[in-house]
Amino acid sequence: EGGYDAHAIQAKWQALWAESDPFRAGGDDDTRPRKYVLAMFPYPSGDLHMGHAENYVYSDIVARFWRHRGYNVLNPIGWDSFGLPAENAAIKRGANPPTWTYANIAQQRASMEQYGVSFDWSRVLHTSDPDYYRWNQWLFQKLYERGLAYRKQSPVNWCPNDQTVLANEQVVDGRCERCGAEVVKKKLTQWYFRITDYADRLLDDLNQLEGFWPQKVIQMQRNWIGRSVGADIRFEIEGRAEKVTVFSTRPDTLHGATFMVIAPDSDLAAEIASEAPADVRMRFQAYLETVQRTTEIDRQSTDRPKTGVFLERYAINPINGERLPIWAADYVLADYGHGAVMAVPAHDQRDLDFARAFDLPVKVVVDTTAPITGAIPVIELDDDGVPIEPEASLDELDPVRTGIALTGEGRMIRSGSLDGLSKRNAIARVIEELEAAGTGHAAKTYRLRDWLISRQRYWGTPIPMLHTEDGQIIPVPEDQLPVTLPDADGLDLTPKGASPLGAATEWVNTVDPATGAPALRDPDTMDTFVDSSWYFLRFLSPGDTAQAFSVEQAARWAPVDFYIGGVEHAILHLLYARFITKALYDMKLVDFTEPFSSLINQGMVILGGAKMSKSKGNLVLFQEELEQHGADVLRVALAFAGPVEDDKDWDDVSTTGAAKFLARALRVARDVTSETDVVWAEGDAALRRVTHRLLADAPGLIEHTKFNVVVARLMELVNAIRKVIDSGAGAADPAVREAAEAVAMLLDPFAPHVAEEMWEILGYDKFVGLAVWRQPDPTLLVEDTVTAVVQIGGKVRATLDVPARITPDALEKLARDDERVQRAIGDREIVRVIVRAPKVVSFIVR
Ligand code: ANZ
Repeated sequence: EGGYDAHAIQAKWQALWAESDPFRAGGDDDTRPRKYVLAMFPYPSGDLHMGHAENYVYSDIVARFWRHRGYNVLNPIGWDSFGLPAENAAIKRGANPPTWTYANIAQQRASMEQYGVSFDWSRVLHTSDPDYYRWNQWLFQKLYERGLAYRKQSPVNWCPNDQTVLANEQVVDGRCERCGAEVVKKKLTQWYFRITDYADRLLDDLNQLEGFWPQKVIQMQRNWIGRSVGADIRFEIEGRAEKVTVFSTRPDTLHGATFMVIAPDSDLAAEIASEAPADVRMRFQAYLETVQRTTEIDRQSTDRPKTGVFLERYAINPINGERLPIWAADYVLADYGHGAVMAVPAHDQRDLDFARAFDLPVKVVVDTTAPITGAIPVIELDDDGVPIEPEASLDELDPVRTGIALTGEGRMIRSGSLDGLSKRNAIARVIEELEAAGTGHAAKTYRLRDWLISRQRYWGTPIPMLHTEDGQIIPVPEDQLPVTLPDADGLDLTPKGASPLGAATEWVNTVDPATGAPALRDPDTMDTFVDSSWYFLRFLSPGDTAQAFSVEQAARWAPVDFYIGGVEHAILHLLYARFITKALYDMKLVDFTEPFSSLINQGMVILGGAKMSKSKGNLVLFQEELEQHGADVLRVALAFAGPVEDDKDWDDVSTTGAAKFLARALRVARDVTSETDVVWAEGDAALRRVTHRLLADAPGLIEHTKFNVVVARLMELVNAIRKVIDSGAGAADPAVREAAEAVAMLLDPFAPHVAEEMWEILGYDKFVGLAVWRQPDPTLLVEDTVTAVVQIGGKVRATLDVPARITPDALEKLARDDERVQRAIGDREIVRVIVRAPKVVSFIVR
């Protein structure tokens, strides 16, 4: 394609790389500074597609770039090879999961090798290898020792299709993120990681990542953790010894509470209903059944009519002793805050909707028409200068009539000691009063839930715990790890709601190592997000049989300097990896608290405007494209297709353009006739300036991931070389050799095979992939200047020496600031300015 034999060149250089392994990271004695570059590792659930091709060319550009800057670069790859996709596919095809998985890995690896990615293949890992997942088991036990892994019974997300539980993060809009089935709640005893202990740190440390991670990802994580600040307030319940705690972000409105609402599916509701008269109990029971069929999304939706049941019991407002009727209603969620709220219908929209639906009292306690402390009332004027009517009076804003809750700021009224205070001061004051009375305190609540890690599936890391006959749960001793998976042959892997491992009788029946008494293995496997939460550390000492990762190597290489992958991992993987990093920090195993110093989300490769997917049958397969175009063409075409973060439509990606460009670059190298020791300074000055400007700009552009701009500039440079070859001093001009060498070096991150070929043609016998880029000559970077004239009223009054590439705005400013110009204008008025950068500025005056 395009006049050069891509496949021959590619095969030649790949063989040479395979022979001498030039991209292996330097060892401990390597004195160069280090960079750790990482692309998110793939699932081996099928063939790689163009989205992978995009991901790996970007990470490879960065890895190769840092080598050219003189760094010792680590750029490893592995496979996230446990998990449902592989298992489901294996079930469908009747193959066993490991056979299927490792065949796919081999196929994917072959594509990556053909793509010329400069991975350090000596560090490859597969999370489904026992010598990897053994350390998942170690991690689990470390967390268990610290109280960060625990078992509890609670309502969990259950995917009826995959027949397994899901973490909260794996439920998207009420559906299984993998198969799309509607998720239901089921009460089960499961293993959890206590990520909520780290909620504040996970939130606060996001500030360190500002500017280094995509803003969107930072915001998604903030929302996911969802910290709310307010107070816990304890209410007495008539006829019940224990008080009920509610969480409120608006404790200032406590005097406005007129009823209490509890989640119908909470233990408290069940208890109170069980003590209610028979008719109430029946109504509650019927209501609960409908609620259990309602999704969380629907329950939180604001435009659904409010429903609920009065439980015929009362709570006592701790601040004023008022009796508040207790209702069960589904807009209150069982697992947020304490599953109960004080309802303040005047100032909360959901509570108001409910109060209006059931005719409950509404008490306004914030005068939102009153100016708040320190604010000076401003009389606003409309477009005609007529004062806008002052705000409506409080009567006109009556929430019962308008249906609109008063959620704005104002001054407290009907609130005893709080009267007259602003929201902020009232919150502080009421918390003081509650604390003094022992009925409340300042509190925070999070949306984040503990991470449910048990899965009822085969293809994952066995949970390394034993259940003894007397009901104890004990860790498998460390010297008996790994607990390896039993052979899948003979096991029925079809999802049945319980782990298939439970049916592996020989495997599951074992003994308590302390007593020799019979014990059962835990039959569940770990969420595969455990595997990927620390894999970046395993790359630092792969094959280590004594530890999960080397603490010394982690101190040397980690955290990851540049991490790149799809935005679909904005929450799950990145949140878990951040959590595990912090836990390892607390164990003093790493000396940093954030795993990924900078993060890039590449856009998606789409096709004909639509997302590619296997089910739509519109996947563009990486291997097929590789065979058709060769690696360098794909690499350049993708890098040139647009900004890294943008989606790229494969229909619009020009492989033809890329092929032509690479052929031109090669031809330029072949045309060079000067020797390697030529004196560059004697070359064509204009061409030298283009070369050196690119040598100067390329590093900054690549650091800012402006890969497409660098490719465009390389195309310009190749064209400029061609022009000099075809005219002037021709191919013998030293500037032509200098420029061709610069092209080979700067092209390497994008098209490494063509770059190596050029370098060899130009007479060098070492890999260009290891060449340190040349420094630009500063004298060649001085911008060309031109003379601009400044006219005032049509007469030339001044001339200015300005850069040839000056912007019109900058030129106008220079002219206005010039003393001669100011003198010539005097006290005349400038009515118009005409700027023709870089030559003319003309002031029309009167
Ligand atoms: C009284 C109040 C008055 C409230 C007011 C708000 C406004 P965020 O910001 O999302 O954290 N709430 C507490 N627990 C709840 C639960 N389990 N299910 C549904 N709602 C719950 O929301 C906190 C507010 O949501 C809390 O503050 C509580 O209502 C409600 F003018 O308390 B508020």
